[in-house]
Amino acid sequence: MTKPITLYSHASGPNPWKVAILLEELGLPYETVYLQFPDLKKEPFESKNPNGRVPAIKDPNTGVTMFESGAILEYLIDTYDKEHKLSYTTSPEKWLTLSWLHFQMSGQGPYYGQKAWFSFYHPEKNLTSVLERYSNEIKRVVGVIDRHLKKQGTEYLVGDKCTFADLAFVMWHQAMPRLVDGWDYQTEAPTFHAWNERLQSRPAVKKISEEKAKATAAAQH
Ligand SMILES: N[C@@H](CCC(=O)N[C@@H](CS)C(=O)NCC(=O)O)C(=O)O
Repeated sequence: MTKPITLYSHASGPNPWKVAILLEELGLPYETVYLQFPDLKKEPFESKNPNGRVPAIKDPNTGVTMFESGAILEYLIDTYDKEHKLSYTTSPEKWLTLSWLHFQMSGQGPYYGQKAWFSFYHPEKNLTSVLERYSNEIKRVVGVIDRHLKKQGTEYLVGDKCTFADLAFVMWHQAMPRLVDGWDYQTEAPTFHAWNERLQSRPAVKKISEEKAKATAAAQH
């Protein structure tokens, strides 16, 4: 029997929740350990992730402790998606799924994250050109997905099957209305919008989104 995987997480921020979605989708048992940001940059957590950020996981079934959300998704798929519910074995589909995951990790995560930083946390305000730069990058990423889906005529990034790469995008897209305030992406990127809605309405995504909202509310008290 599979023993529960430990997910090191935080109430806010999308990256640990991205891993929770996949654990849920794969029906794996897991327990969540919530950490405060100051605890991430010291022991014992720093030995689990030298970069001092969440997520990290510890899997008692294999002895693996590892970090970086994209790498964790690849590990979970490789180890537990034996029926290929959310992945492909065929070429080029298997490799294209990785292309989209790496695009999420390098093209979505850091840019959306910087927009959130400069909009809500950076001490110097009114950095118009910086805010414009990151807003435009978000719009560009959405445009890339919109055009790709339109051109392919498929429901998901790689063919007509939802994969772990599609799921990797959903958490940051929940934050999009706050990040690019007033942008009518439903009208400007309708194919992206339909794809995003398709993903957001999956039972596992809804369940984790509700848990995240509860954890965020609890952390604010
Ligand atoms: N590239 C990393 C990013 C991880 C990351 O930025 N995590 C945030 C939470 S979503 C964090 O731990 N922030 C705490 C900090 O920066 O000190 C991944 O995808 O795992």
